[in-house]
Amino acid sequence: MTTNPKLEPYWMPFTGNRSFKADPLLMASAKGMYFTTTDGQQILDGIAGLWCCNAGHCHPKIVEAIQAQAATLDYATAFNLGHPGVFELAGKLTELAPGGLDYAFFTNSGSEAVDTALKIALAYHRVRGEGHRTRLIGREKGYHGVGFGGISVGGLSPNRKMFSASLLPGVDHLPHTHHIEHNAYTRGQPEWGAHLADELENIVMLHDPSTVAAVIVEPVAGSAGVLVPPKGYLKKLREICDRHGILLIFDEVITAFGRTGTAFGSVTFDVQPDLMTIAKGLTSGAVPMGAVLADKDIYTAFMTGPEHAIEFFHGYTYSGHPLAAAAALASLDVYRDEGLFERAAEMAPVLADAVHSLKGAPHVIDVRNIGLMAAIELKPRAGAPLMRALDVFRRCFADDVLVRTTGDTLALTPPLIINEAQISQIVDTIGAALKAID
Ligand code: PXG
Repeated sequence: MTTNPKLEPYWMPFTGNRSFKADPLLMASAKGMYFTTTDGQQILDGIAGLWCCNAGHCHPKIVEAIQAQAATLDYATAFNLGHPGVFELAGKLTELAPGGLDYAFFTNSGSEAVDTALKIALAYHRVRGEGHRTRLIGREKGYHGVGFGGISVGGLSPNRKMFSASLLPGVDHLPHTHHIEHNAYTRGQPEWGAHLADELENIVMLHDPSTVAAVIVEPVAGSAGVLVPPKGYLKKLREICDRHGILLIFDEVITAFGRTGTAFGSVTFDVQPDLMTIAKGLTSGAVPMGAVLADKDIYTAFMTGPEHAIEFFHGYTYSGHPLAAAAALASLDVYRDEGLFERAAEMAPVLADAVHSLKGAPHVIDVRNIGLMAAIELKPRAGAPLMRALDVFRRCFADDVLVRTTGDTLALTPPLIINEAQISQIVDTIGAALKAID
């Protein structure tokens, strides 16, 4: 295998470095629903970059805000200093957020938001004199980024196995909700599976409720391949957490900002978390930024002791960076002014009809969807897992459509500006690819 020496020094994340460098795919520019490659090929973006460019690429209002901010205030430390944009952003975000999520702590990624939320949960119990609550509960197949906290509560074994001896202690996992033998080809939320939440009660009782700090789940598991929560499942988790004084963290890095057809997954599913992690669509992917939205009671619990003292020993050099704050403020304006969350809800049935038309296509064993996210699960090729989905990915790319693969599942998470013709193009291209491969 030959490698291009110019590509060699870059150690690429979550990528087969050698095969990529032998046959690279490089994007040169992007606009709206499309990328253009360095070879001049126009690619329809079926995955909003990586579940993040919700307003479409290079939206002029977001670009303008970033350019203006870069020329005005490049940086101000977030420690004992600030700048107006980040306060304005915290105000707008907490206004948009449901219930009592009245405080925003800024990070630079979803992974940092997750680790921050876990630390807030542990510290919250400690400041209230319940420092014995140290256990964290995640879920099998969960993805919560790549920090040590995130991979510990996460439930994707490839992300954990190389570091298995160094994961956080005291973590347990709920069973996953991926059961196509019961729920195959469900549109929206499956009827079957709410009882899987009851396992939380068993886990909590095993360890004793007084040892458990928090439960963290994605309202819809994204990276695992769009696992939509069974009807009633999230409400049960909420009830069990309430009964035992356990915090419920929703990792909404993917589900926030219109992806499920409303501003947040917690709004769509009508379940209120105590802490919420967000990133990705927060800036429409244009500048790295994440955040933890925290319930007022949690923030208030920290506000004790001498007023000059730091209440929470945590933060990042770039927390609330001016460029990211400007991009986020502009993104929130675009979402509101262009009605993009409503648009996502309007286009959801169109996407649902399109993807479910693939039932019966070669290799397809399940189709799942909610809002503007969908998955098409393929039967793995005998002796060659992952290859079928990768073959579809390659064929779609050759035919000018970008899809995402996770295992042998294809994921679609387009920008919220997608139209009907583009949905048809994506699904027709996948359909043709499925017929062409073995
Ligand atoms: N939580 C969730 C729910 C995510 O989906 C993260 C945390 C971490 O965010 P950062 O910004 O640290 O990457 C994510 C990230 C995929 C894929 O193909 C998804 C993510 C990352 C990489 C690949 O599904 N989501």
